Amino acid sequence: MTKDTIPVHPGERFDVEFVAENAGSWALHCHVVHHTTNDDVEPGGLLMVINVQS
Ligand SMILES: [Cu+2]
Repeated sequence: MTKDTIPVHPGERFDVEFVAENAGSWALHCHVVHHTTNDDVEPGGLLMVINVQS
């Protein structure tokens, strides 16, 4: 299955595998804006950056 977004509901979890073949900084984040803050202070919450070097 190839996807660029995965809906994750409360109580669910997913394991994600990927091949990092494109150099750059790639953000993994929630699409609910409030969830990418720590009590409305950015950055925070569900936000992760993967740095891929060539
Ligand atoms: Cu969220």
